[in-house]
Amino acid sequence: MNSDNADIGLIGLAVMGQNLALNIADHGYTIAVYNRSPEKTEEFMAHCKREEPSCERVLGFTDLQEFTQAIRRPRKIVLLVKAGAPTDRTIESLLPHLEPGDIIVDGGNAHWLDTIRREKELTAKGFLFIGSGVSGGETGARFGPSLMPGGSLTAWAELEPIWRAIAAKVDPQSGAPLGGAVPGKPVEGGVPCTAYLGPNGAGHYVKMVHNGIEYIDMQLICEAYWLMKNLLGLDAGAIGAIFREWNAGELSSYLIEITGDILQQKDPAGDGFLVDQVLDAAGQKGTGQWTAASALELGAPANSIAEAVFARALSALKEERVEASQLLKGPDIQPAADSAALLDAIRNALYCSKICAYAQGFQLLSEAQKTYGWQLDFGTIAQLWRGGCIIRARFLQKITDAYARNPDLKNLVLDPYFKDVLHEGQSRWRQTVALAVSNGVPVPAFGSALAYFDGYRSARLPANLLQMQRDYFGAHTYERTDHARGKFFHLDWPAPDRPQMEV
Ligand code: NBP
Repeated sequence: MNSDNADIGLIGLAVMGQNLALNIADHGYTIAVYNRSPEKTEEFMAHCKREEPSCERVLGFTDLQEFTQAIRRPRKIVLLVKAGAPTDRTIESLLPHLEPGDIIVDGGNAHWLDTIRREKELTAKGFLFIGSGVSGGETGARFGPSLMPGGSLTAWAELEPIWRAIAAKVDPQSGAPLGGAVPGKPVEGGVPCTAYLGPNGAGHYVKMVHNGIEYIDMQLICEAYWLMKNLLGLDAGAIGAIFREWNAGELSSYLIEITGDILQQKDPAGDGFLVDQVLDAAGQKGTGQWTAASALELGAPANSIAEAVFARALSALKEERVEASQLLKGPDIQPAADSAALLDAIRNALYCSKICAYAQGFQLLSEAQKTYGWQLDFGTIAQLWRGGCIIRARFLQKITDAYARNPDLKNLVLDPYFKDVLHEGQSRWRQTVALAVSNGVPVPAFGSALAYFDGYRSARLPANLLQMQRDYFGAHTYERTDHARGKFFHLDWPAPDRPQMEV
């Protein structure tokens, strides 16, 4: 093997690494690949030679030293290995083969605090580090993911041409994703769904919030499906057709599109629709939990994102729920009288809730940037979620437009477009939630998004009483409305004219 002739290297040949490597090769770059278990490299190279038009630009290695020697200096090496300790082990094994100035790009789903730590440690040793979120699963990695890099700006200057080449592309005018890539023939033109997001963990944090939003987006769609099934008595095929119809309007998105397909899928093992045979216990890999935990820690009101995580947790208690269903009674479901009106109301509830869920995600990003010293560009973030990733959606362009109109926008719901949608749609959104509640159909995502909206638009909330309770039992003090913020008062409780409670 000639040394020094690969433009970039990649470690980790599971599903993401294989596909990203082929995407890079499709764009004319020579890539060296390596995997801890050598047989995976051999299998991948055999497949590559058989089926991939760009395989002449993929160089497979089973020896780490030979792999690193094959990469042009400063080396750029992408890691697509399991997040957590495996990423640290991979970096440790790699360092003895690198030289100062070489660049490591972690494309895994790393926790942003790990990325901050790794960037610090590697910088101290003279290496450059980028933590880049990669979204879009297998197909995205192969034909254009959304790429969310953060870290060293010097390293970004080296990586940028490759990242821009392989990222998903959107139409510069409409923001619509450009599709149609096939192996060996990538999409030409368009705006790439990648941009430098900030130092150290900024990219991985943005990717994590993307995943948190993905959780709530999915939960909202599930609740719309569940209402149509329970209140309208529609079968999965009919609901699938409705989602397909909705996909032509403002809800147009990858998740609505695949939901239409999924619901219309017949059961390959019997009669009826597959969805009716699938166990209702959701799994999770952790990025939704990380988002909710970060929101709690930063005091950012991302209640719907947290609800989406809890909804999965509740679903996972399948056996307990089956038992409880025999013991706990709710109201009998009253079928809806006007199905067309209810469908319209559910569609409104879905869109309004989605707007509030994204508002929460961006509010969380806004809190995080203060804590971690980043300067995130929210319009750009919405733009790079327009293509390649799981939450890609037409309405993300509206978010980009909103931040273009007002870069200092405090909350998405205050933008004129979103404000109008919420004003126009809120009565049907409320009807939907009220109907769900009165029929005993759980809608934690719809309900929590509405509570967020109502809480955010309230000049007064009952936290005055809460502050007094805190002062009563813990002398935590309170502020007064007739004094400037920041002046704290305490009352010697209990009031003298009230008998002391015996405990
Ligand atoms: P996995 O997350 O399943 O990881 C498998 C890879 O990690 C294999 O190459 C494996 O090598 C390697 N690895 C492990 Br496990 N332990 C290692 C160690 N101690 N040292 C070196 N290598 C080790 O692969 P994936 O699903 O392709 O995902 C790759 C990354 O991308 C992950 O961080 C994931 O969270 C992220 N991601 C995945 C998706 C998706 O849709 N799957 C989407 C977006 C991001 P081996 O072959 O020797 O065991």
